[in-house]
Amino acid sequence: MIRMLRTSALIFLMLAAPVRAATSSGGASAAQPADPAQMAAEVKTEFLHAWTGYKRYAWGHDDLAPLSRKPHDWYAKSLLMSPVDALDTLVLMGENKEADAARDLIAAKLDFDQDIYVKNFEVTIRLLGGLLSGYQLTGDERLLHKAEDLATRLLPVFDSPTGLPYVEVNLRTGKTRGTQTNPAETGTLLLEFGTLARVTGKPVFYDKAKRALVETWQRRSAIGLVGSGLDVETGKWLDTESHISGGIDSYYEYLWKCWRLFGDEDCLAMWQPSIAAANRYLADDVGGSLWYGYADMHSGKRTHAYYGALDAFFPGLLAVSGDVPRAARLQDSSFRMWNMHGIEPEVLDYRASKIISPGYALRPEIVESTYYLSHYTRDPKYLAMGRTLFRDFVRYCRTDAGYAALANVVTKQKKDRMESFVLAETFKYYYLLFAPSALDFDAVTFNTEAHPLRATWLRGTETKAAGDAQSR
Ligand code: DMJ
Repeated sequence: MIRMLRTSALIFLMLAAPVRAATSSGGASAAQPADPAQMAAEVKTEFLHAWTGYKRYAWGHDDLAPLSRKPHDWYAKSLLMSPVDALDTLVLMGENKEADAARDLIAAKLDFDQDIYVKNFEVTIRLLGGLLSGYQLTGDERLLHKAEDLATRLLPVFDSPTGLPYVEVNLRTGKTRGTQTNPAETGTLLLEFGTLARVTGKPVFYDKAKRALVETWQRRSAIGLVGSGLDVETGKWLDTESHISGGIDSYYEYLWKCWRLFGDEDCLAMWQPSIAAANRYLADDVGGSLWYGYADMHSGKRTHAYYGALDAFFPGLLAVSGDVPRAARLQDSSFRMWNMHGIEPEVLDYRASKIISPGYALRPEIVESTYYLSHYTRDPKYLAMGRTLFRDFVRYCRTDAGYAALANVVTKQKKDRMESFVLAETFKYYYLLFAPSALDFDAVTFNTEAHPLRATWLRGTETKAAGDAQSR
């Protein structure tokens, strides 16, 4: 019996114990305090390494394939994903010559008059968001014109019977396709379209994207949750599993942030019951550790104890919306997940301590939350945490040409992908964590691709709510 107990205790310890120990609070170990200036310099050097690799091997294309050192494009024609995504990071790091070269490339080569079907969600968060923040940071009107041209070509997606956007649109013909969507795709458009509306004075952009968000929210269940799949034309749920992970994640983010950026009271009214339902049915306390898992949207019954790299944005959202204690607890769990193998997996079963999906796509979310928590708490623990994350990131993902995703976080086998969000988000959040004065956090709202948007249209008191929300 004692032997059996010993054996099961050992198995439990093997499962529960991270490969590299983190403190019980998920703290950034007993390490020396991180030197922010030194870390910011390291981050910048590594960002420039990745950017230089892109320039050398993939200039003018969407992405760099970092192992084969070849260009990679999403569609038949490049839409300059990496330069547009990287532009505001270059500006924030003070790399003005590089930023100017990126702007000139965009102005000369980015042409949206293409006979290609593009994904509305991805193009909105990466390109529309990047062009708008680039415009706001540099005043370069060429970027604004590109943004308006793009958004105008995207508008047909909203012409569905429900107002929910089709998944894809042909940039030249305006034909749409793709009826199976999810709340992230239907509800993560308003920051970008809304900013364009405010900057150009054309409310159509705001109204269409807001309707898509409202139509999504209105389909929540009686207990306030949304599912992970719905049909654009019928508005019916195709998948009733609820979570905060990919496919839903940034829907929550934009419910809060459209209040923060625009002071739109409808957004606040939609956010409040939504976050209450997520906290009630998705939050999962496991032996004192906080996680957010999966549940059925109608019954609230737990379906999976899954949490992963994408979910790790949630501490940041909790913090910016005012719940720092809960954010800190969840961030400790994210960091514990990271420390299991020195890099986080895409999906972990946190109850079984078992990896469900072993890849690492160079995702930014855990860094984003570290930055938000550092901003709100000023606790040096988050700088030390960020240093651990960054050094692991460099150690396992750096290649001669840039940075490579991992196919498997246990074996550290690399994959030939460096998504543009590495340049837009991962490096930017690392940099801002260690060099926070590079940007006035309270004056901006980051879109889900880490493009900082500023309410330049705010005048006087009529939108005081937005100003108040923004400084939260
Ligand atoms: C990015 O494109 C965005 O952050 C999106 O909201 C989620 N996925 C990636 C980063 O992981």
